Amino acid sequence: MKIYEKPAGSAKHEYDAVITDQNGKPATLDRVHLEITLSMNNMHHESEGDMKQTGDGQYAVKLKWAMDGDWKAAITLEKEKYKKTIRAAITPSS
Ligand SMILES: [Cu+2]
Repeated sequence: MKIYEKPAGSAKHEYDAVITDQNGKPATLDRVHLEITLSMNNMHHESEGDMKQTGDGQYAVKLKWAMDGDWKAAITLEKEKYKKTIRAAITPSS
């Protein structure tokens, strides 16, 4: 799983996830939900939304974004009765 981000306007960033199954093939899921968080000394920022499928194993969403920092991602994958949350690094793509 890889998550890329790039600015999308002044207060939003676009997140693009590439998701493969256990065989390395593009994953087709019923729901992909992305949550991003940034913890600072006196502030906690978070933003979340459902990702839309944009291609084979590719999912994207634009989220409200507050400021530069060490954001962490948690992505929840759902298919049929299965649900799994994975923590992932965020890679700048531009
Ligand atoms: Cu802050």
